[in-house]
Amino acid sequence: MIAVTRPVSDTLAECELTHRAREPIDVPRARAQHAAYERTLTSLGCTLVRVAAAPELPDAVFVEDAAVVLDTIAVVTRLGAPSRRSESEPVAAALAGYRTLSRMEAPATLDGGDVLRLGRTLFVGRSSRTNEAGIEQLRSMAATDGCRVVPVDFAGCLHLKSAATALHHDRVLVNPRYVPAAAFPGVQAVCVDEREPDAANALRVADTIVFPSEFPWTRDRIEACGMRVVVTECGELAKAEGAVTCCSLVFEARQAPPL
Ligand code: CIR
Repeated sequence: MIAVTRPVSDTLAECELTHRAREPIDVPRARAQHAAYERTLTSLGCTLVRVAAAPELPDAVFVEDAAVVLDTIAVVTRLGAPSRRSESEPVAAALAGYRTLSRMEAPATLDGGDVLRLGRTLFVGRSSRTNEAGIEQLRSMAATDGCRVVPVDFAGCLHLKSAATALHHDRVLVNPRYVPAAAFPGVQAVCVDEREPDAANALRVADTIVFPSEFPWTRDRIEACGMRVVVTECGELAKAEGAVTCCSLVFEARQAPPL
């Protein structure tokens, strides 16, 4: 497995914020938490591919939004926030050795954080970052990879994956205040603990769930399903409205077919 990551920028405190009030961010602490996150990914069998730092781009650490990696292609997104648009090309360059690239074009906008994969279905959040043109471009690109796209409405958080993430191909972790579990038909829903509204973002790596240490009540619920959980501190990146899925692109290594 490959995990693409990118360093925490010096300017992280100037990040985009939508649903959180701005508060001071301890960048050295954010870096230490990110380093521990990378070590967790390595311990789970991932080979890290680090994109070069971009100190002038506050949100560069959130590589998930710059691409959607499928089985044979990687969709290079056109990020919804204009301040983040230039993040995608260096991420695309890192992916080029593993997947055939497919680039979104204006007027499409889409953040990878809005794309939740369950089996061969990509649930895509309609959000302040992802528009209808983005959903349609993803639909035609994903079809070449054998995946269908299902748009999902949600409210109260930044990305669809702030509201729901995959614990398994047939099990989602969901905050029902942000998105109804019925949006994901035919799969088992595990609800976050009501005391932890930001706990719906979990990262599945092989059969292990990487999960923020800040949400012990919801962690108990995931473990009660018989799933293995490893925790990692996310407090500083959470102040930038990020969590565990946003800081990596994890996928099976495979060479792109020759042109
Ligand atoms: C933003 O607003 O774009 C960043 N501050 C946070 C992005 C987090 N990304 C994600 O959840 N996929």
